[in-house]
Amino acid sequence: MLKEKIARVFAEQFGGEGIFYASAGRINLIGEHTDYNGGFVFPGAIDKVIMAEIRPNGLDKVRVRSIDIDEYVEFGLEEKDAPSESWARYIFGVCREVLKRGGKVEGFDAVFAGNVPLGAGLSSSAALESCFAYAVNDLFNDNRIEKFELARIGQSTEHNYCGVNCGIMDQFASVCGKEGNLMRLDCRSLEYEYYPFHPEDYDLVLIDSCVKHELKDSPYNRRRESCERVAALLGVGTLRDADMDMLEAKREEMSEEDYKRAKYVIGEKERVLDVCDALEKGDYERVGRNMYATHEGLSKDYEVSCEELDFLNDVARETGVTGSRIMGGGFGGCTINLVSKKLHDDFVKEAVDRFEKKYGHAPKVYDVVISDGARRL
Ligand code: GAF
Repeated sequence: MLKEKIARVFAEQFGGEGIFYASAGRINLIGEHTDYNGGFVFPGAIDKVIMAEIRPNGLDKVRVRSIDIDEYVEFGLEEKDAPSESWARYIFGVCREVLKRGGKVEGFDAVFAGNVPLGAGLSSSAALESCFAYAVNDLFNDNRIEKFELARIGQSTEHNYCGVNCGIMDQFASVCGKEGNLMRLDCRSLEYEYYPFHPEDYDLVLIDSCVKHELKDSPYNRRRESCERVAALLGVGTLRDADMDMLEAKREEMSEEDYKRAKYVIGEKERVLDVCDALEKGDYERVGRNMYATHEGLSKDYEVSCEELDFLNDVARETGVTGSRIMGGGFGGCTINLVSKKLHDDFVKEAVDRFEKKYGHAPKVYDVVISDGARRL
């Protein structure tokens, strides 16, 4: 459906056909706000994508239509040509970052659309960056740029063109995701492993509070600054190399706020490792306990939750859900829930009914399907 819609608009806008590419949104089982601290993350790509039809145009400019935003933008490929539309800056940034790395980008025409919900913490922006990074690599660089570098191109786009000082998790998951697999990425060594994820008795369910989050204007960058301040004070490169004893020893020399941020990050590093161990043993109850602990830390110490997300977490706990927590950067978006199959329908009903009663609108519910990352269709 998405493909047909894009093909129709491409034909109307530019005539003829191009090549289709897609890249995915992501979930993250555990390991939040650890990527820019050199820690571990545990994401996977999902079956919600940004899809684009693209064709080189022989000009020195990019002409692109966003179906969902219903806008058309043209821009050149030099630094001075940066568009002002925020969605177009993701595409411009990807082109610029490829060029800065010595890659090749020529003019192209593109139409894109997606079904990754915007502002829900599912990384629609990483999906957009990864889709175009993959396409530019395929169309103009004979796929010489390695996949991990494509993820870095997306991350640099966020830093240099979109004002978000993010880590590598979202772009990595969007580019490298594999059907049926989560991935454990060590954000210090950048080594990663695929973990087949097919729990027989559990589902992953996302409940979207519909509180819109936009990392650009959120205190996301300030969280990162706190972590960097503490790491510098402890004399380590990143908080990955710190432990609770080191933190306690210097507690008096930092603000209470910075202390709480670092405490969360150090605890989260341990939780991801514990979850890996639990998954290897098939102990989903232990996975779930860690998820609740993460939520607690993100809410009380890292302070990136909001009332609606805390409410959804309470409902999950009260309904007997195995694990539940805020997912992604926070400040809105979704909770991710590990739910036993027999509880699935009751939980969803309970969450929707109680949320609607309290906030006057129903949350959205997405069942997670772990899928492939960036690809040519
Ligand atoms: C956002 C960022 F983009 C990621 O890099 C990561 O820090 C995440 O928040 C929190 O884990 O999605």
